Amino acid sequence: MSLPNLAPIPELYVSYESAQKMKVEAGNLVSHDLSPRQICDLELLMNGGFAPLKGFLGQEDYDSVVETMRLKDGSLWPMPITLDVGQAFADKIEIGQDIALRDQEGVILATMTVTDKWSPDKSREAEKVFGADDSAHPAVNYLHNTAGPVYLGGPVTGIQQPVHYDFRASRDTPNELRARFRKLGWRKVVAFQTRNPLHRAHQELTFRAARESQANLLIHPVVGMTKPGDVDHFTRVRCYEAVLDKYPASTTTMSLLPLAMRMAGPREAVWHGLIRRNHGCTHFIVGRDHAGPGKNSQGEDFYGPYDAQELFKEHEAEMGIEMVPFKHMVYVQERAQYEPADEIVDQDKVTILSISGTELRRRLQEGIDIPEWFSFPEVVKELRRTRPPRAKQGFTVFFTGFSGSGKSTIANALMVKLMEMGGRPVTLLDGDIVRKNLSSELGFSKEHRDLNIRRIGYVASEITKNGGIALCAPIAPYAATRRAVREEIEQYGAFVEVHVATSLEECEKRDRKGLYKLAREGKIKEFTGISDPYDVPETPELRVDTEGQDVDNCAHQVVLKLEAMGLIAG
Ligand code: PPS
Repeated sequence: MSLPNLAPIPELYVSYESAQKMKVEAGNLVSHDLSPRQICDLELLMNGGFAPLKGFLGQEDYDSVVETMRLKDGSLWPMPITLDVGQAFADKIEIGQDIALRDQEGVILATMTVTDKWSPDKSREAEKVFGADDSAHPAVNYLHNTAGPVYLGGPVTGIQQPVHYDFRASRDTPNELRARFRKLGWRKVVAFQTRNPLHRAHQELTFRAARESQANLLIHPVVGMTKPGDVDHFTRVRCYEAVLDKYPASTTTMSLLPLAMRMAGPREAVWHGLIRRNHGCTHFIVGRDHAGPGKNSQGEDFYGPYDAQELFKEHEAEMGIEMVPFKHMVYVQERAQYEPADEIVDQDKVTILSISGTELRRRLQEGIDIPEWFSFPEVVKELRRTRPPRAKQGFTVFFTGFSGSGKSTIANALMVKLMEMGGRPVTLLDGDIVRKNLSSELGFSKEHRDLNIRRIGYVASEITKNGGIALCAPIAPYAATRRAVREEIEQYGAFVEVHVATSLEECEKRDRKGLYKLAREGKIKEFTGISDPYDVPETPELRVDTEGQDVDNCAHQVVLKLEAMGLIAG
């Protein structure tokens, strides 16, 4: 393996003087407001983290990357880095036109000359890049439900880096890291990619990887976007800082990577390797199921556990970075140390201890002891600070069902029961209340209903994040929107979907507000169940049937469910 070329890597930024000028001129251009993921992509495009890319992919490069993992000039590049936009915006753009790319506050970060504009075949992209057109894959879900329908491609001219206020001293561009390695005289550097807190096993395996490859170690965690539900990067960085002290002095450093992960397993491993090569590393640790997205909709793994290592190995020679395969480390109680599982010859004579990720989450959620052999006390303390036991966290109960099904009545009864118990503030976001206070301008088209539910989801996620209980009771007829809300909320606490399964016939028979009659007469259009669809929830946390049961009983079922989930103390 050749030693790293630590010469500066080309960036896409213009000089400071040109940037000042361009900022003013770009104010007149049509501008695109970048999504959080696009901001991450743009940062790594501009600072050379995605070299050799010079901008968002054009159509030929995109097709080639999707089909062959290579740009049209043959360079290895496994991930389509595309600028997705809405149809209305795309319709305004001519080929050859310059557009301004702005962050979410409106600051112009770059301009792009649009050379390509096309509507991608997203199912093909999903199949080829992520291995299946299955929305259980977070990137496929993003592709179909978040990304716009049109891609724009073209070279980017960088004006300024996205602004970060957090952990500034620990963020480095590829050139800053290269310069640091030069200065430290580090000729071999092994990078460890992570989106999780580090525990003792990680510390042990990274230390061994560095020792075996006679390299220094770079802990290179992703702080852009990771898998929905991951521990937030603020907590993780505090944990990493604690773990850094455990390595022998001056062998190890940490830098934060503003990458938006796709969880694409094998392709992602190759992509991660190229990114680390660009950051001046010579070696890269690839684990079992590297960047795996979890289970597909059939409950099976998307990728084989060693697919990522195999794909990396296949391309290693041309990548300019060597793979260090991750060893599965386990704790051997008798010897009070971590050892690679495949090197333990006396397996039947020793006690092997391990705690899975699921078990760790359970222990955190339920406030159960986490032993010192598993993690460092400083790390456990940080995790407990951010993840109090479930019974102290915020959560959302999301009732869905036809108009008149009894959602509001049950939600009201539940609210008073929860208030009687005390402990956390409770907010009721009832369909009618929301339509009066948050969504008064909206009607009942699909677009408006989606907007209404997303607003409710946003407010509920804020309540949940801040430790309160949100009770939502809209019709919420679309499964995809309910899922989006679930994802938003589950970043912060539990989402309990309750399907109030009163049949349409019963709702119509009750017709409390006289609306069904009007809907049947065609006097109210787009009425759920009559002239508008309702996607019945397939796997809600709870389904309550109001027929033949009183309200109190229904609300009590929800209370029991919340108890069973550990959300309220029994
Ligand atoms: S949605 O689809 O979730 O945005 O609907 P939501 O905000 O819950 O509002 C539903 C209440 O509005 C009344 N209403 C209608 N419902 C369904 N379809 C149509 N076209 C419609 N027009 C008015 C109705 O009273 C619903 O109240 P609830 O509390 O559900 O009975």
